[in-house]
Amino acid sequence: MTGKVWEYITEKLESEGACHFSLLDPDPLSASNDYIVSIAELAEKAGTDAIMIGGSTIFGGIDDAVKAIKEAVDIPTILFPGNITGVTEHADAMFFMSLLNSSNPYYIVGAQALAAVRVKFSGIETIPMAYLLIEPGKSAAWVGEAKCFPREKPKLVLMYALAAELLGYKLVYLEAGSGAEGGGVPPEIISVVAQYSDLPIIAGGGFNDAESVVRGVEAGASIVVQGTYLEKNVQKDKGAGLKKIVKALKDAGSKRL
Ligand code: 1GP
Repeated sequence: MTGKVWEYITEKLESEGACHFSLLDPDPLSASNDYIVSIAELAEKAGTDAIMIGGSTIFGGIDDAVKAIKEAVDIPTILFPGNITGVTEHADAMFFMSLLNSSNPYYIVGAQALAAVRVKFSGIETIPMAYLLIEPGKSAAWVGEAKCFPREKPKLVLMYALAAELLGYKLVYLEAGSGAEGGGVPPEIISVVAQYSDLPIIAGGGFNDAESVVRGVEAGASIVVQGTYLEKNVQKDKGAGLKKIVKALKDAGSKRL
C-alpha cells in the first residue's frame, strides 16, 4: 500500500514540479557495497530526491546493500526490482512494477505473484508502477522479453500508458534501458503521454547530461532517473556535475508549477 514515500513524492512534485531519482545497481561482480554507499551519499549531497535500488541482472540477495544505503542516507530508498531477486524488506518502499509490454506473462504478473506474500506480510510500502520499455531497451528488454516500443511511435506507448492509468497504477515508467544512447526517452513519447494521461511519468535510460534531463522535464516527465551518469561521474567530481543537473531539473520543474 502507498504510504510515506508516496506522500513524499507527491508533495515534492506539487512544490517543486519535478524530481530527480538516482538509480544504484548493487551488482557484486562490478561494485562493492562501500562503493555503492559512497555514490548514494554523494547523490544525496548533490540534491537527488530518492535512491532507487535494483536492476535487471541482480545476481543474489540485495539485503546488505540496501541496509547499508538506507543507513547512509536520509532520502527515501525505493526498490526497483527486475525480478524476485530484487526484493527485500529493508528499503523504505518498493515500486511494485509490471513490465506491461513483455511478451512473457512472467514479467507482467508471474514474478509479482511469487513475491506477493512476502511483500504483503513484510509491511513494506508498495507503489504500483507500470513499466514500459522503449527501444533500445538494453538489458531490461532482453531479460524481460519485451516487445519494445519503436522510438518513432508515441501513440503505441500512449495506449499502454492509458491502460495502466485505467488499471489503477500510480506511476508510469517510460524506460529506454540503462546505458541507452540517443539522449533518453524521445520527448515526443513523453509529451504525448503527459498530454493525455494523468499518471505522473518517470523517465529513464540514457539521460546523461543536463540538456537531456531538462528536455525530459519540459516534455512532461515528473521524475527523471539517472544511473549510468552517476556510476561514471559522481566519484570523479564528488557530485559537482550532478548538483548542476539537479539544479537544472528543478529550474525546469518550477516552470511547470
Ligand atoms: C535504468 O532508467 C534507468 O533503469 C537509468 O538508466 O543508467 O541510462 O541512466 P541510465
